[in-house]
Amino acid sequence: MIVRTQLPKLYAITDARLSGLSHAEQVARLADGGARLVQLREKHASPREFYREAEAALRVARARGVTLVVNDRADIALALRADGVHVGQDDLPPAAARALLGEGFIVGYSTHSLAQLEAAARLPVSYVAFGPVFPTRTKESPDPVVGLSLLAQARAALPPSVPLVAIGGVTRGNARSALDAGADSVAVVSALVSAPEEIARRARELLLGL
Ligand code: TZP
Ligand code: MG
Repeated sequence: MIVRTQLPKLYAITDARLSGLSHAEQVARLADGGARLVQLREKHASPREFYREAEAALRVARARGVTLVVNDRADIALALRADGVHVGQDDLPPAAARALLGEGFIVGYSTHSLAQLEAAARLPVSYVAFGPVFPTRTKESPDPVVGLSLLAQARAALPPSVPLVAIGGVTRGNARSALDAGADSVAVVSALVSAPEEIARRARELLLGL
C-alpha cells in the first residue's frame, strides 16, 4: 500500500547553474522562505559529485524539517536515506524505483500527456507531475506546453488519492491558476532560484499567493 501523504502547495526544485549556489545552500534559503518540500535537480554533475552535494543538502533538510526528494537517482536517494526520488519518462521505471526503495519513500513521476498520466495512475507512485503547464526555459528540449485546460483534464483523469503537481513555467503570477485548475502543488525552479539573493523572499511571496 503506497502511502500518499498530502503535498505542500509549493514544491521547490534546485538548480545549481541557474542559482550559482550549492544544492545545500539553496535548500537553506528555500527553507528560510518557508518551503517544506524540495527536490534536488542536477543535470550536469557526475554521480559522485551529486551524491556529495545531496549528502550536504540532506543535512540541511533534516535540520530544517524539509522533505527532500532526489531527481533521477533512486540509488542516491536510497544510499542517503533521503525522502524519495523523482523519475521521468526516460529514467528508471517508477515500479522499479518503488521496488528498490520500498513503501516508506516518496516516488514521484513526470508525465507530459494525458496518456502518460493515465498510465501513471496505475503505477505505485506517490504523486504525478504534469507539464510543462506554461512555457519554460529551464528544461532542455521540453515537451509541448500542456496549458491549464489540459491540467484540469489531468486532475479529472487521476484518482483523487493521487496528488497532482503542476510543473513548468510556474511563477508568482500564475501559480494560483494552476491550483485553481486542480493541481495540489506547484513545482517551481527558475521563479525561485534564478536570483540567488532573492530565493527566500521569492519563496515567501509565492507561498503567500497560494
Ligand atoms: N519538467 C517539466 S518543465 C520542467 C521540468 C523539470 C522545468 C521547470 O522549470 P521552471 O523554471 O519552473 O519552468
Ligand atoms: Mg529525470
